[in-house]
Amino acid sequence: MRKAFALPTVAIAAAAFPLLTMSAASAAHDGSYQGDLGALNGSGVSGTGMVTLEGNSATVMIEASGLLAGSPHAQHFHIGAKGECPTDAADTDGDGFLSTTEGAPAYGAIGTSLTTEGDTSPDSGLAIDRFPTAEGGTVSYERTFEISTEVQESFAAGTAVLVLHGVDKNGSGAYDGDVMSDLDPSLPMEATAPAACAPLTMAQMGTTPAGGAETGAGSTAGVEEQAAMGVGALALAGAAGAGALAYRRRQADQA
Ligand SMILES: [Cu+2]
Repeated sequence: MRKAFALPTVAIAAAAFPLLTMSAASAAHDGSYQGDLGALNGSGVSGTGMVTLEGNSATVMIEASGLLAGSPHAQHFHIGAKGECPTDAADTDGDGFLSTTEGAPAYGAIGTSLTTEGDTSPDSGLAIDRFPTAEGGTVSYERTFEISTEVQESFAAGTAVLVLHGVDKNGSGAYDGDVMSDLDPSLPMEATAPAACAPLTMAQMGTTPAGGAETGAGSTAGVEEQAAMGVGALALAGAAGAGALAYRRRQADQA
């Protein structure tokens, strides 16, 4: 008798699994991400990056200042590594530049090219005519486009990093100098070296100020309870990845 009951249960679970997996896969990374740009290679660049993900759609907003004025600046999501920004000390070959390659152990490879038009794949990583030009040293970028599954997974894993490239390290007012780029030996290193970097982390649930917390007693506890229930529901829905991980972490915190 037990087997007779068990079999249909398994069959139902198997039939439902693809659907649940699909919804869990999008739920795992949907949301708003943001990060503050930190300067690399002494660029003095600062700013912010904001990304809203829904399924395979990404809306990206970048505000940055302190860039080499009047020059194009390649910008990418880097994915699949530690989700961190390197320090200038990662100049392992000692040429005075933190190169794009030297930063890769921290922020990973190019996952998306944040171009102004057309292709956004890694193939457009150095499509310099389709990246923003920093008029007056500032870049204000907004675009909505589709991102790959790989990039979605990196956001879910917390390893997506925004990187802006191009730094006038010798202060000449142009990309020049004797050191050539690790990415394209026909370009000066200044044209491709990272100028700023921001790990993109999901805006925390329950941190929305005021308004939402209409509670009689213990507003903080109430908000945390809501967040826990939300994440728990994801885990029940067969969630893989970040949702389930966050759920387990929360359980561990409470233990
Ligand atoms: Cu890059």
